[in-house]
Formats: sequence, C-alpha cells, structure tokens
Amino acid sequence: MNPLRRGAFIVFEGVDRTGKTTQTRLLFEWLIKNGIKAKLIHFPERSSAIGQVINSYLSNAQDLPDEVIHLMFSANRWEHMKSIQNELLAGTTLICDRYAYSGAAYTVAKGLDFNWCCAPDRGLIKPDAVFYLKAQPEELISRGSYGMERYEKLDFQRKVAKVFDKFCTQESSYWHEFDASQNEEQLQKQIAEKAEEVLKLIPEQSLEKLT
Ligand code: Z5A
Ligand code: MG
Repeated sequence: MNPLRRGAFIVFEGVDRTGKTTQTRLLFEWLIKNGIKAKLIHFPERSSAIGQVINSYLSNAQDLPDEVIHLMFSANRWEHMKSIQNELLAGTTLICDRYAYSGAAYTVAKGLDFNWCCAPDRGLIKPDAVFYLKAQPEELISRGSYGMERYEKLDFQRKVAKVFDKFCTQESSYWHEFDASQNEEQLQKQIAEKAEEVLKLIPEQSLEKLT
C-alpha cells in the first residue's frame, strides 16, 4: 500500500441493539482479511478517568446534571483525538463504535437544544463515513430485554432515533443508512461493499473537522 495513503475513519451509529458492536467487529475482520491495516475503537472509551465517570453515570451509580455528562462524553472524545489523528495519518483505518452523533442524540432526547449539544464536538475529526444502522426500537425488543443502563427504555430510544434520522438527512453526503433488521450476514455484506467504496475515495480526501 502507498505509505502516504491515510486510513479511513468509519463511524457506526444507531439506537441501542441495532448491532453496532457486532458489525464493527465483522467489518474489522473483513478489512484484516483483505489486507487493510485497521483498528477497532469505541465511544464511550471507559478506561480513562473521564471514561470511568461516564461508566458510573451509565450504570446509575452516580448522578450528574445533563449538561455535565454531555460535556464529559465530548471530553472523552477529545482526549483521544490526537491518537486518532496519528493512527489515520499512519495509514490505519479506524472503525469506530459510536461517536459525536450519539453524544448529541442522547442529550437532545432529554430535551436540550440541538445546537448546544453539537457545539462541544465542533473541531473533532470528521468521519469519512457514518454507517447508520436503522431499525424501529420496537423491532429490537426481540434481541433481549433492555439492561440496567440508564437510557435503555423504549420511549427514550424513540426520541434518540429521531435525532439520528435528522443527522442522516442533514449530513447525507457521508451518512449511509442500512436496514438493521436484516440478519447479520446480509448486513455485513452491504456494509463491506460500502466500506470498499469509501476506502477508494480516501487518497483524494484530507482530514476534515466537524463544524
Ligand atoms: N452515549 C451517550 O449518551 N453519549 C455519547 O456521546 C456516547 C454514548 C458515545 C453506552 O453505549 C451508552 O452511552 C449508550 C449511548 C450513550 N446508551 N444507550 N442506550 P454503548 O455503545 O456502550 O452501548 P452498548 O451496551 O454497546 O449497546 P448498543 O451499542 O446499543 O448495542 P449494539 O452494539 O448496537 O448491538 P450489539 O451489541 O451488536 O447487538 C445486540 C444484540 O443483538 C446481541 O445479542 C447480538 O447478538 C444481537 N444482534 C446483533 N445483530 C443482529 C442482527 N442483525 N439480527 C439479530 N440479532 C442481532
Ligand atoms: Mg454496542
């Protein structure tokens, strides 16, 4: 591979249980099998000091004002920005399980202003592509009952879905929607095809920032 060629930054988004973690892993394995240098990352990244606060908030061990936890999710992305940039420039394709769009979607669903929610993430590295796994939250119930984490309630997930839909319409140049109600293999095949298209375009694209 051309050493000057940077890696692609591909983000997966969608409500709970749409299969993001499953599909990021399958895409990662497909890339490696096809000789592409790749790495899996995810947000929240729970191991840092900020990540541990997020973890205790999500597991209901700690309460925080909505604004504070929102800023912590964003700070958790910012603390990994330098390493993300370095990896991409070194030619590693990053497959990322949730990103800034989850940040906005979950806080807007609580009733906070959309623009206020997007503001702290402005300046983060913009993904080359967002793969939006979409299914009605009702359909996803069959994948097991909701767990104990804070946001795992149907009416809340419906509100979150509306914000993802808004992003998908607004950012249509790099958002790609997939029907998450399909089986894992069908979905993986479509995702791999789209990833191949995205990877072909990378040499022509410099890294951009979220605005
Ligand atoms: N959050 C936030 O508020 N602000 C932010 O800035 C960020 C996140 C970044 C934790 O996220 C919470 O943080 C999340 C949003 C909030 N809260 N909620 N809700 P997380 O990413 O750690 O959440 P998670 O615990 O990994 O769940 P998930 O991501 O929602 O699930 P998923 O990754 O989309 O699904 P999965 O784990 O791949 O699959 C779920 C199950 O379905 C599993 O049993 C699979 O075997 C099955 N599955 C997967 N695919 C299929 C298909 N195609 N058919 C049938 N069954 C399937
Ligand atoms: Mg997941």
